[in-house]
Amino acid sequence: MITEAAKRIREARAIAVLTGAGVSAESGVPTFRGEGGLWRQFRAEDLATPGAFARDPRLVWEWYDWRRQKIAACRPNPAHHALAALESVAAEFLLITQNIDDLHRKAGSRRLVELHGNIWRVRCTREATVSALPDVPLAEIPPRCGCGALLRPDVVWFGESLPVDALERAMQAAETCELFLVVGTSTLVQPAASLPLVAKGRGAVVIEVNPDPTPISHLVDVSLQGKAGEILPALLAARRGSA
Ligand code: BJW
Repeated sequence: MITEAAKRIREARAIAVLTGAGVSAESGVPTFRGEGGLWRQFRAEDLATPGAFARDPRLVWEWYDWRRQKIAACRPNPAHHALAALESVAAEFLLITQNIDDLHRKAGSRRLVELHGNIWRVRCTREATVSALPDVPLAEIPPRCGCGALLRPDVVWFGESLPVDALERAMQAAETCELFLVVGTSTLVQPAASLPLVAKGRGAVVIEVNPDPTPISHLVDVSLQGKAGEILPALLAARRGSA
């Protein structure tokens, strides 16, 4: 299976990759669903919706602070590094991530689209201006913008639209790629979950890397069952070997 997938990757001129929380699991970042997932411990409606922030902005901010502390202690793993290496050898390439942890960038990925934002940025709730996370004294959370309005994490909550530019770039890559790699996502959250199906519909080869089956596993061309941090480096090595 790895050899077959490596051959397909080598033959493809244009590659798009969609990653989810599973790609950062081996770095120690919690996933959302499944054992140990954030949504097993917390209710998404209480923490990751615009309504939750309107009701209790301090609670939501504290939850993101707690997650920032966890993420700050995490480093990119071999899966992040393998994807950065793939970018450097592919003619056309786009890495589309649902993750907000910045680990792909830390691993060196540059042709990167963040569909659900970035936990290290904030956005003004009135002006929508985006800036780096400020250093905030505990007594003053959530912090405020210069205009006086509350700042919020620059992430996409349930019921919110994705950043238009990011979604357009992702959709264009899905429509035009020859190979679409889906790594570490449950493919349950829209519209990201539709991207591999769009690629498949346009004739791309779709390869999935996940330890567990997902709703799209039966539709993909090659399903590689296992951890991204083990499978992706092996795939890259096999790609080099298949020259
Ligand atoms: C490993 C591994 C290892 C483990 N190696 N793998 C159409 C139909 C139905 C519903 C909707 C629809 N369109 C929109 C909706 C509503 C909603 C939605 O999709 N709901 C579904 C849950 C039903 N979507 C939205 O609201 C989106 N907005 C939108 O579409 O706007 C227009 C609109 C609005 C309303 C109605 C209609 C249209 C916005 C979605 C925003 C998602 N936000 C979050 C939080 C981000 C900020 C934060 O982090 O706090 O994004 S939720 C959470 O889920 C996070 C993730 O990016 C996202 C996806 O999760 P992911 O990455 O797949 O993680 P897991 O945990 O689910 O899976 C991990 C996988 O890894 C598993 O498969 C493991 O097996 C695997 N794994 N270890 C490889 N070592």
